[in-house]
Amino acid sequence: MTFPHGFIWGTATASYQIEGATTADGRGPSIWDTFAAQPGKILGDATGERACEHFHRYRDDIELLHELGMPYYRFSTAWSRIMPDGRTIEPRGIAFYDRLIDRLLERDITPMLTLYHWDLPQALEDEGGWRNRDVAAYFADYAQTVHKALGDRVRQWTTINEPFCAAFLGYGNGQHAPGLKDEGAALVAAHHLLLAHGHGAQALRASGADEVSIVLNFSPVLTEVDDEVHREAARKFDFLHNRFFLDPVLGRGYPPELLEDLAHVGTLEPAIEDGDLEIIAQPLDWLGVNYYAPTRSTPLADPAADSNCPLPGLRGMDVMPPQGELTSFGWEQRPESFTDLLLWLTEHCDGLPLIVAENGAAFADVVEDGRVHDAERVRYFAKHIGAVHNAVARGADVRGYLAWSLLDNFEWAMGYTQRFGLVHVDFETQQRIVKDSARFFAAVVAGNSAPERAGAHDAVDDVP
Ligand code: GBH
Repeated sequence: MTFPHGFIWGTATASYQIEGATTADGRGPSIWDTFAAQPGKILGDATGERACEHFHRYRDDIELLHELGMPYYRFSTAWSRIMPDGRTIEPRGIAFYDRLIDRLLERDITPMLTLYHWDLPQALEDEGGWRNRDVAAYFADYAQTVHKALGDRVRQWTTINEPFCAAFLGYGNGQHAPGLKDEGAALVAAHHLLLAHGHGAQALRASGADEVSIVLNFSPVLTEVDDEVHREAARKFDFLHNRFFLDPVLGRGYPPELLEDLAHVGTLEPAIEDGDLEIIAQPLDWLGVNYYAPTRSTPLADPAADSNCPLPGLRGMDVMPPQGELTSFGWEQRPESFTDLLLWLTEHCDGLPLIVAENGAAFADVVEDGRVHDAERVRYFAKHIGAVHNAVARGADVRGYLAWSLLDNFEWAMGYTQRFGLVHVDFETQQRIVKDSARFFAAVVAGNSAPERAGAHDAVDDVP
């Protein structure tokens, strides 16, 4: 059950979810500061003002990574720390990431840097945010600035994390910042996010970046009944979830069927200028794959009826309740879908190597005598790492696996109610407790091998 030699193991985080210190050292407001400050947007009206106070506690957090023997660490830089107004450099903002990276390297941890994990400078949102084409060019300047400052120590670069969420949840259904509910605008935002990826990737290359990637979220689609209407419903979901961003990045443009599916909410065509699709299709070194759960789709009896699924273009479609074991978020646990996804991507992406950039699960953890025995999360990781191993054994080109997340953190619209960490955080005292799942994962990493019997981890006595 061992993984290939040199397999990349680590954990992942994102700036707004862990840093706090939202006004320190000249940081400007981001759309998430603005959104979270509006009552009713985030569960419990939580904000990222403190989060995990990682900005002040990064040395302790790196110590945890070191103790757990984590070779890689994926984090994101906050654009509004580095450029508070989206354009003007704030050296004190860069200095934080200097300190962070230097400390990681001192502790033998390889940094992997994501430039955009959803925290757009508010100043740019005031100019239309991702609806404004110019923001793609500003992103390229930001990418170049960050690479100039940190590129001597960071080899692996990601432009954007999950443009799907930034566009569809941010501008389409209003669940995420900036909170717009305009599906037409979401489509335009999606195109500009991809354009930003393309310009950003070009800027990174020009500046000498070693490895350039994008991280996309995927959700394999399952259907109960094998007939034409069900297959067609599944196809629509699949194109939206799994092809909208991937196909243009691979140089295939937007699938024409997808544009047809979306025609009733808006049209992308006016946003697509000559040459855009070439810019978006930059050569990449690997694709970051985020997988959490599958989607179960079904057609509605009335094909003209509006979908219950809060995503654009799904008229006449419905999502079915998840089945089997769920996480506390209500997401279905289905490791087979993960294997299928990695095999499908290997085939679909023509030899582009894959790195699992996020996988993990939220559960309601309990602190007992200063420990967190999160047996359900141990099982989730055991099964899903086993699923990656199965995929590799069957020919999937997976080069690494990063667990989401190092710390319990600000879980976007859910505030602090969903805990994804390998390390528990008490948000009152900021005390960290290493969970059983962290020790389990540390053993997987140390052995470069999947657990022999995935699922056989009800008892965690075997956890070091
Ligand atoms: C990741 O997003 C994020 O990168 C990370 O910051 C976050 O903490 C983590 O997951 C856990 O949530 O779109 O309404 O059809 C995962 C995003 C969530 C996107 C589920 C697709 C499906 C529901 N995925 N979502 S919907």
